[in-house]
Amino acid sequence: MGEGTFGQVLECWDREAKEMVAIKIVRGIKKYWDAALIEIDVLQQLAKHQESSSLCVQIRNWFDYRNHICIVFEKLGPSLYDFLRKNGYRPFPIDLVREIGRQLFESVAFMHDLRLIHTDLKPENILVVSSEHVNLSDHKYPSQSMRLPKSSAVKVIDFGSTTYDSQDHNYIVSTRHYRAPEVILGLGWSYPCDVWSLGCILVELCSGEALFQTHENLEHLAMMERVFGPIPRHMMKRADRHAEKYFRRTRLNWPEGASSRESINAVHKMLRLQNIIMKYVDRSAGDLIDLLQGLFKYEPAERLTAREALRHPFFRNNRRRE
Ligand code: 8FY
Repeated sequence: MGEGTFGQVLECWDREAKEMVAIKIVRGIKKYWDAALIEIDVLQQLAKHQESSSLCVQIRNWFDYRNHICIVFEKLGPSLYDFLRKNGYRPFPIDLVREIGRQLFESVAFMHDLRLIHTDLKPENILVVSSEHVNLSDHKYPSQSMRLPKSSAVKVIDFGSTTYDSQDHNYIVSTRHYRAPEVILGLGWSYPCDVWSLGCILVELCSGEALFQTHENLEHLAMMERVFGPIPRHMMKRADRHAEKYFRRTRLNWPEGASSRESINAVHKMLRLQNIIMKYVDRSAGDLIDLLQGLFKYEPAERLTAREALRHPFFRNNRRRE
């Protein structure tokens, strides 16, 4: 079914339960072995607290086979990234974004209640529950029809980087595009870093493409300033010694510190958040922009919590319309 740095995932037939399952076979290296045991612990913790209709992938079993940890999961459908890619990175309809978004905030709020931080939320780690799909023709792109999941039900996977909340989280987490500013600046991170990732995912589902397409910290921060406005001075001042090179006193060292003309252009081309959303969304753009402004607060303490996001008008209005 797929491969990752951890090992691979195979589609298998469970002869006792008489159903297809997904088995993650973890590489036989200590680092991955240890991570797998943590993942099993997290998965069992999650399973204890939620019913079968949960929003996090369910563990069925696990075993050690010739020094490889094998974790048996319920079988799910393709990832949101698979859908985006196969559709040529075209936007999802806003009602689907809303339905998926609501479930993502539900599952993250649930994890945060258990004091767990996922730390690697991204479209690859969100799988639709059923492989059934529909072909939809979009009035904006009449030439090609889009393939969309028939049901909006999704689940979060990959708890290999999940950690318990504590004070001293300072190492680098998240996949680049979804990484929060406090992680890049080395200010220490906690629950709000998951909320930032969800904000990036919502924008990506609306536009079809990753919001921050970058491989480099300074360029990433410069892109954030284009989209959201200047980074607060008090955060720059607290940046750790790895991050202080991105600043000249209390300003981002941009464009002086840029690595190339292309990088300056890529940053310059980025639109303000409102304009990105208005380019793709007509109905409920106002509600969505307001929600995103709460999710993308630079200061983690000011950022909406997952629970607060669920109470936002973007999710509360339009409730029974699918
Ligand atoms: C799955 C596909 C996949 C790329 C998983 C599962 C469990 C994971 C880390 C992914 C298509 N149905 C399906 N696919 N995985 N693609 C890389 C890895 N895996 C899964 C559970 N049920 C599934 N059903 C653990 N840990 C990364 C994981 C995916």
